[in-house]
Amino acid sequence: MNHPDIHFEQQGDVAIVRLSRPAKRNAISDELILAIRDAFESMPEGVRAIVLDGEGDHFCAGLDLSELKERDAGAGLIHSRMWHAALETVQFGPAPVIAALHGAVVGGGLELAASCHIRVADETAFYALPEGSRGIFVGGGGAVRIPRLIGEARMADMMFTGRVYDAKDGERIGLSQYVVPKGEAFAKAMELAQRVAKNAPLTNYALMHALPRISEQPADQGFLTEALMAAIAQSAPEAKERVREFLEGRGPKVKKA
Ligand code: 1HE
Repeated sequence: MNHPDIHFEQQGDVAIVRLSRPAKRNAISDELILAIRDAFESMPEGVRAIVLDGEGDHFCAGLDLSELKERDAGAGLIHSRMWHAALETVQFGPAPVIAALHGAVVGGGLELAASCHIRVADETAFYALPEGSRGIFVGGGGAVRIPRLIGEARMADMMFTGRVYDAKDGERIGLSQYVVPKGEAFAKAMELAQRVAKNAPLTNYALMHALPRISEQPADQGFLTEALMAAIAQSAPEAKERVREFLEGRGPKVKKA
């Protein structure tokens, strides 16, 4: 991974991808969206979970608006499709992605966060879709992914009125699954990534690739896909070993939260 705006690091089976354009609040230029795609496409073998972070006080200020002014309709279409392709590599890439959010998570930054599997926010995080007030529309898959997190009405309100959610309300409505004190999002994301990395690979595969498809299917098809995925997952030697461990009193018990 070799791009000036992306820092890549590997700690055991967890990879860290950090947007590193803090002077521009990690705004995503064409070059940066392609670098994100390349980073997720060329993950080293053995990476079992990925943490996505942003350098500086803000996770990501969204699309680099300085590149928007030159674009005509045709170029806009291609540009949006380029974002779709890049964020597909995040959502359906080699391993689950845990986003560590802080400061601005806005516009395309929220679209990027929505393509991750788990979002951990610190108390400084805030969410907005300023596209509405800038006379544009989401173009990085947000119209598909964000309503799945918070519902269409809340997303429309964010765009109609410029509503900004803080970290606490963001968790309440489903923009993040966790809120932690200021400065602790990365550490919490790493802790979760290490836990996710220990899952049986087929479990993580099912959660990344089957679950989102099942939830889009009509119920009768979803039940069948679920049954097929369950049958495949439980037939893996690793699943059998984990169940045996529990039955022999060696596996972990579920503890009260
Ligand atoms: C930028 C961008 C950007 C900052 N494109 N240059 N996104 C937005 O509409 C959000 C625009 N940004 C902001 O509202 C604020 O910058 C923040 C709340 C994120 C941060 O505020 P602050 O006070 O910390 O920083 P700043 O002084 O506003 O910005 C620092 C520099 O970053 C400054 O450049 P400089 O050369 O004057 O130092 C800003 O111009 C620059 N900067 N954000 C370009 N977004 C797939 S379609 C997705 C569509 C969208 O994402 S639209 C939403 C775009």
